[in-house]
Amino acid sequence: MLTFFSDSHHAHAPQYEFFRGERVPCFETPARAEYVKARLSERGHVLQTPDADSRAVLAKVHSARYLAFLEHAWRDWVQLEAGNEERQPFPSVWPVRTLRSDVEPLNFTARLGLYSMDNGSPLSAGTWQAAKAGADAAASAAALLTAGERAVFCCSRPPGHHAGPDFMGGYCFLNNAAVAAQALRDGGAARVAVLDVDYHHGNGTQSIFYDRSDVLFVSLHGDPMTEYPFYLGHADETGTGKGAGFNLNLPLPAGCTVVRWFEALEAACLRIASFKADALVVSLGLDTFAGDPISKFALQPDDFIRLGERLGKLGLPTVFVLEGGYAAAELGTNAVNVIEGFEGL
Ligand code: SP5
Ligand code: ZN
Repeated sequence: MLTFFSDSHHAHAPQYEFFRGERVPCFETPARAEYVKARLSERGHVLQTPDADSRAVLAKVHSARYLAFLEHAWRDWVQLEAGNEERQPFPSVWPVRTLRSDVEPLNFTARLGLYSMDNGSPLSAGTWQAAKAGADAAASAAALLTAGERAVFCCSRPPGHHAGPDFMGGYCFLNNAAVAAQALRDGGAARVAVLDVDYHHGNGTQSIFYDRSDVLFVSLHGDPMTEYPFYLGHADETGTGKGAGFNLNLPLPAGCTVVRWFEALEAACLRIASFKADALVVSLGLDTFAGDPISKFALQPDDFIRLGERLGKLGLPTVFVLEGGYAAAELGTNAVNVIEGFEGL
């Protein structure tokens, strides 16, 4: 399968994140994309550098003030105080209920909190550059589909599906799946389905398209009652306004069986088929793998072949976008299993 890959992903390399109040090494590392790249090459898949500029599409899925903040966040952080190049910024205050989010404060940490859903999405010097390259890959993939290509895989990081209209979160900064879906719409696809199979609910993608009937969002994920992102992803979230009926969440209990996961996948695929989509975007999180260090589903490497086969049977032009998956050394095999299952190899 044709794949977009950019070395720019290395520019996003924060050193640590918070877990239970302690600094721990980041789970979302540059090695992840390198393992996938290596396995793709080994299996003869073609890697190309993204050639589309996603800027215009980004402006349709994220707010202008969020994009402006993110693009200059590192510069602003470094200007704040000598030595900040060696430090990572984290938010410490958020505009929760009753507080105002319409006014952007001048204070850097206050702005960081305004544009963050958690303190788990560390920024580094090249975060914008890496995230923008991922969005460019999504736009490039959509352009190829518009030109008649059957399927394209975006091997990019950081991931995107937790990033909402105007916030980052869950290691995500720019919503690559939303960029792909919007770019497919702009290229003439009347209906686009987004299927999110990451362990974590794709709250950002859901929110971006929640009031729209032209983009169906379907997600299977760990039940937000116990699993991140906690505050979205329930079954009763079905869309609003024109988007009513065009959002389907299939939460599953942490620790559920592979059999149950594939039953939910079947329900997801049936909904996508009834929607009569012209194109499909798959938010391909591989943190459903049994060996994932932060997730609690039990898929085995062969199960990813079966996932790819089922997606291939939908018969739709498809963009795959890499999301989560933190068992880095196994990520290449699991990703390539999905795309080769899809291709029937
Ligand atoms: C794209 C994606 O998969 N983002 C996931 C963000 C999850 N953030 C919360 C991480 C919590 C880590 N919990 C570690 C539990 C280890 N036992
Ligand atoms: Zn995830």
